[in-house]
Amino acid sequence: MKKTDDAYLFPLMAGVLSEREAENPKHTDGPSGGFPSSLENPAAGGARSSKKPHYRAVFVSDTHLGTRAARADLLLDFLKSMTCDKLFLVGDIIDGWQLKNRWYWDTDHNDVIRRVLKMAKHGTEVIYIPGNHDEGLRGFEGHNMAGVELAYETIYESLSGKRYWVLHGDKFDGVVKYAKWLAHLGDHAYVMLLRLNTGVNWIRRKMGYSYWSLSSYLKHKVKNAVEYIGRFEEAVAAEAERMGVDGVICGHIHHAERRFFGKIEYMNDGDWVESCTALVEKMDGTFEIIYWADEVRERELVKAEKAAKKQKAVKKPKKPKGRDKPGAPVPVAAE
Ligand SMILES: [Mn+2]
Repeated sequence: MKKTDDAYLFPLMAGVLSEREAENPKHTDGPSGGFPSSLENPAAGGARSSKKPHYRAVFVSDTHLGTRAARADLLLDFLKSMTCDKLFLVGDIIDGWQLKNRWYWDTDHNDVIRRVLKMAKHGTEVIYIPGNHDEGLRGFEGHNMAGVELAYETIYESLSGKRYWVLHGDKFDGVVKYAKWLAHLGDHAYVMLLRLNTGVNWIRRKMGYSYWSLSSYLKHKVKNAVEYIGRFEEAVAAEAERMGVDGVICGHIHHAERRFFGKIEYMNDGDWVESCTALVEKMDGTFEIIYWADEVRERELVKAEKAAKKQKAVKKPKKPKGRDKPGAPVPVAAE
């Protein structure tokens, strides 16, 4: 096992501890913590009492827990809204770089970790692929922490039998920067560049410097973000093709997307700092990007409309009732 900052483990440990606390009924959000009892066996899902959607797989990345920018409230809401066979945490889940600066951790951040651990406990296979912001967890590949399996990268097989390479994506930062040169440099330099960003930041962390994001630097350097995103997507898809897989699922650039590059299906699950998106594979094998902020907005609108309708419906029958009945006290209108 590689040596790592113990501090990285703090949020996970905090989650484990509060998960134990949650055994106490007053902390749970339902008889079985909000989980249908049939969750362990999704095949018997017909008996599921809740209307929650059940997915074959859910991919979430770039939540940046530990920073004020993380939309932990929306993420928690999303995690509670569904159940799934497999949950992939595709990197930058806990922002370890923030530990050195201003660490931010509130109950929502804690509840997200607790929720994930609860899902793992109730039969969801949880796979955590660290990114560049939680790279302190890199080196623990193959280990299992409180039911969460740590992996460097993995291959996911969809219902249709397609093989998808699942990775965070930061190792392409160098490739994106030197895209034009790469044609002349050959394979060896290419592999070196893949490792460059990770290496540079490993040294920076050891020396106590803050994280230097090559990707955000490039977003400013490259003419526009669209061009940067396009280059990243192309580089990842090209590598996927070289690997002989059918597609790739990643995060890192905070830009949710589903598109084809030739035969390679490129999918990015986005982020939970701005766009609040997740990638899901439904039980019928189709993939979809969920825009959770939009869903919540819609839900609130419907709720408000229903409440308004209810108010109208309650008001109407009351008035004639009092007047029609002789001798009944005339209702006094409240002011
Ligand atoms: Mn990243």
